Amino acid sequence: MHELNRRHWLRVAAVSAGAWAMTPWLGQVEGQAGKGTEKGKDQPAAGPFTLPRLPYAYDALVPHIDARTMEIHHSRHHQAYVTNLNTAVAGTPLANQSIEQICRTIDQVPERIRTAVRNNGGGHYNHTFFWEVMAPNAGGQPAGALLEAINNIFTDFVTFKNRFKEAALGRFGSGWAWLVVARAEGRPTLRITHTPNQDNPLMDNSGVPILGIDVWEHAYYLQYQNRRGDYVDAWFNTVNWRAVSDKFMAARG
Ligand code: MN3
Repeated sequence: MHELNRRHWLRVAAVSAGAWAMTPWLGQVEGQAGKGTEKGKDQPAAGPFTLPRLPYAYDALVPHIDARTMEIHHSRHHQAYVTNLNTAVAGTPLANQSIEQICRTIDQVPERIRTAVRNNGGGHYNHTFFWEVMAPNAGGQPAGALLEAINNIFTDFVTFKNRFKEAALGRFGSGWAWLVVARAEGRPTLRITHTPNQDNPLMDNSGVPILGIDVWEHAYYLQYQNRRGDYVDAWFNTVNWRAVSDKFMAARG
């Protein structure tokens, strides 16, 4: 029971800004995204993979996603996946492959590094994707061929949203919910899926993702605590349907 109390306290402490400010490594992260920074002991390992620049400001998705969450999520969580991926692939042929290629052939990665590559390579692919499908002043609904496909397959947009939310809520623990372009008898179709941890639909060949939501607690805990459903509802207001449409058109072929 003491352990429970302690864990509760840690969780409460973690959501206060003061606790973050006290962490000794705060401030070492920013500016380290690219290669070629001066190499010190605590610098991330140089490697083929780099943290992409967020295409909008950390506070650009307020009030749907708070700035502190975005900053920690991008500059620490995503950076850590990149750093650990670079460490895992160092000196291997994987260092010359794209992150998509690595995800698609994850079962062929040498066993010695497979778990590290799966978790951190998935983390890098998934978060890069995640930043792309969100934007400020976004939300609403898609148009054109994507809306037509959604209406065809899910009846209408509201039904699609409900089913996507169900997938996001149905993912027990940490993971992702996805909308993917899959093939049924050779023809493109849309499917909703979810994956555990940092897995993604490229890894199990279930389709090409065109929309995805991170449902790890680190994606929403500061603002929404345990209320994942509220986070999903709010997150729909950040969806960059233009970017999703582009991914749809590319994946549909
Ligand atoms: Mn995340």
